Amino acid sequence: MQQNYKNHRIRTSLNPELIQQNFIDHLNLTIGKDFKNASLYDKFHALSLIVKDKVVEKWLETQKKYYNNNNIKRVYYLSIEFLIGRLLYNNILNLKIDNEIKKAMEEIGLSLEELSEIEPDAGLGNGGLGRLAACFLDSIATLGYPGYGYGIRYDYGIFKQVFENGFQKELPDDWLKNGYPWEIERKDRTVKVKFFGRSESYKDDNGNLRFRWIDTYEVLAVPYDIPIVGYGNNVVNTLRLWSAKPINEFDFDNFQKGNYLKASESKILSESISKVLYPNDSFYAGRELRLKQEFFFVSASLQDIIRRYKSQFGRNFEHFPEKNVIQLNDTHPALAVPELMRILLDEEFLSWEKAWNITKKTFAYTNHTVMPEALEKWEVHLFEKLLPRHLEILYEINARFLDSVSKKFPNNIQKIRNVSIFEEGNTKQIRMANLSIVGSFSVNGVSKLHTEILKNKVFKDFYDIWPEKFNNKTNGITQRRWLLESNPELSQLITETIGDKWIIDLNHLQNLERFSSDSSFLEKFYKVKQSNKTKLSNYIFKNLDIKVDPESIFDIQVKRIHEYKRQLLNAMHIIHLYFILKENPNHDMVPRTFVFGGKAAPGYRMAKLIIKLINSIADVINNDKDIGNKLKVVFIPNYNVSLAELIIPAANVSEQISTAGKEASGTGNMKFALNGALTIGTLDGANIEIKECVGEDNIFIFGLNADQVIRLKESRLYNPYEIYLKNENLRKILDAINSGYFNKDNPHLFTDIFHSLLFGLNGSEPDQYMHLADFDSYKTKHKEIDKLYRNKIAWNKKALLNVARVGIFSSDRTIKEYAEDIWKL
Ligand code: B0W
Repeated sequence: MQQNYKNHRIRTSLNPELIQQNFIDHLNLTIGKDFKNASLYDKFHALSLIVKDKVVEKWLETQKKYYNNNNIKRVYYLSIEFLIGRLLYNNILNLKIDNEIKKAMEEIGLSLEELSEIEPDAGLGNGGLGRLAACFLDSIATLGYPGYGYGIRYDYGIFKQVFENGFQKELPDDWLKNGYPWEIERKDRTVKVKFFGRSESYKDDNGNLRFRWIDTYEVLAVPYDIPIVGYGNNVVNTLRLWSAKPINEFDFDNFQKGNYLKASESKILSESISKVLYPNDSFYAGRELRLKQEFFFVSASLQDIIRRYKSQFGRNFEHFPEKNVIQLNDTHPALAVPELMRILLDEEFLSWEKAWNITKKTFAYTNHTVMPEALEKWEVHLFEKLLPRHLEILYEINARFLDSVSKKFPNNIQKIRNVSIFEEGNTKQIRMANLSIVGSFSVNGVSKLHTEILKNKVFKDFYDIWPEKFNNKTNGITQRRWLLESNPELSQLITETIGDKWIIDLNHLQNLERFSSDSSFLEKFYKVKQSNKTKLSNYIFKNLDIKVDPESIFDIQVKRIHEYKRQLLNAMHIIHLYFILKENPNHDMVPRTFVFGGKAAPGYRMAKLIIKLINSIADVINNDKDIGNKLKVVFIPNYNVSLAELIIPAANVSEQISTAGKEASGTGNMKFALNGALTIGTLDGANIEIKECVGEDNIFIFGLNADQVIRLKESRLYNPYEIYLKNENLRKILDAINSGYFNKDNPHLFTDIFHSLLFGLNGSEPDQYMHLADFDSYKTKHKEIDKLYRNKIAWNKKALLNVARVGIFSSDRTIKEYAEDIWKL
């Protein structure tokens, strides 16, 4: 045993010579390469294994502590997406071993930066919802809470985006192809997940009516664990991702009979479950495979949670909700409600009342969007085929619930209809949001405005029934990734100036306010921004062959492409500036570089057309000799977590311009402000709270607010065509889009954009997202930006005040609120 510990000490030593020795050992003995023949990926792999050695030791310690403490309560975060990005440098920073590793690598001629950048970006998510889950895991570990993430180990994450002639093309993201150093396969924790079959009733030995789910088709769920390293606190939590495998790799019966293809059919069927992430951000497609994915990871996770509970506390489930809380990240894991019921009823033989009492005390639900097209509703037919027993349970849950509602609100048929888990109609459907609310003790929105909209509109009927269930938890971001890791120069300047407490308590940034009139500090602050802009410029030149000037204003919109996020409004403004410059090349303006990044769902036609439009505009403007360097437009392909870390620190202006009432929170808005960009934005989502914190002089707010949007729509007085006729600027912009000005080869390409703005497309109202209503006020704010940027001191002072005042948007704050108000850890 002694020997073991000695080896541990050697393998986890921070002595540079031992780090180098361990590096060579891993490269030679684990990966099987000598230094000379090793690829950069091999070297990254070897270094990751060194870091993993240090992580695993703390991991075992942490899990042992949790297991040996009968007083703790565990939190489980169930999410169909975790957008964790790269881990090597993140883990090194959280272990606080960056200096030692850097030095050891440098001495053998390797750059930590270069090694880090070869790591595949784990893109197991679409956008904000998945990234939020990753930030939360970082904060849960850093705050030392016993937390677990549960999700799916997709073979293919979010697709790789490339542009072909300005059109988005999707390529598969084969992120596991070279092996992934951070995961540990836990074959011994494999569970079976059932599908299909039927429900059968029987009498047990005591004469009670019981049910069982039989004649099922089973799939194996194999867990892969990824360590989640807390910052500087020796805590390592677990993200457990499930991979689907067939029960029998190969069907020998069929093979013997000569049915070669059929012999591997079950393998194909099973493995397809965890094959690929659905790439539809905020859009519900209603596919059977997606329903399988949802049940697959929920069932496997619940079995695992219950196994862990039983091994520590035995079979008495009454204490289950005191020891466990399960947070549902949107409705994607909502099947956990009927699945926990099924396990408690059919496998643990609890009574309905006891099972339901435990279930509703265990779950808490977070809603992330009010966009109607994102609401999950499963067709009863499809559901019944796949999960017959769960459908029975849902009917029973619903009957009892509606019964209680009709007692509280007699003769209110409309309310009953609205809150029912089932939606009647031509095709009967299951409303997953209603199920989530009925099955949870807490329902939260992700910003103040969003929560108010949930309470007063979207879930009003539920709020009348259970006002106490509803609460707000404004989103946050982890400063470890979004400042410490992504912006090393600003981090260093901050730490030199006010110390490093901000890394675990972001409110310490307030101490920077004292320097907001210190011109020598502001100069350093400005230089950091310039350096980050230069880095981004170099990337753009190297990868896209476009020269952008770091002296120009970097005006950036990066996020998923959605009509409600209004990349189109940004594009319209760019066209406007372009026409001003065309008319008068000497027009006095600070040079601007507009940067875009973001993927469109592969089936979202309008979003893809907007990408093509922006690329076409970029082509025309960047190659127009009249314009010179005053205007540049760059669409950086394949926006992901790693690119966000490069792009966000380089921004002067952050575009957060969704139609008010549509963006539940946004988290990019927080990342930009933390890195010293000024926001131009609507009164939507968390922008409102950012404005309250930084002060209205330090943000550019424009456009209609959420109430005004609704009132204008309800009045039916909104007539974009009339605005178009009256407003010469808008007329020129939209006519240019419509006439092929930006696409001479195919002049009709963008007419659908024109039509959707002025007349509506396929029965939708004209300009659903109010681009024309907000255009003038948007344009005016951009003029103010131009004016302010000329005053270097004034600009940098405001930018610094943004950094100093956004400490509240740390996910540490968000997680503390969840832990205190909801999880009661
Ligand atoms: C993402 C994916 C899917 C799906 O694949 O079906 C459905 C809905 C979403 C989604 N994403 N819903 N809301 C979001 C974003 O969540 C973040 C984190 O709370 C918010 O900041 C964004 O405002 C919201 O759009």
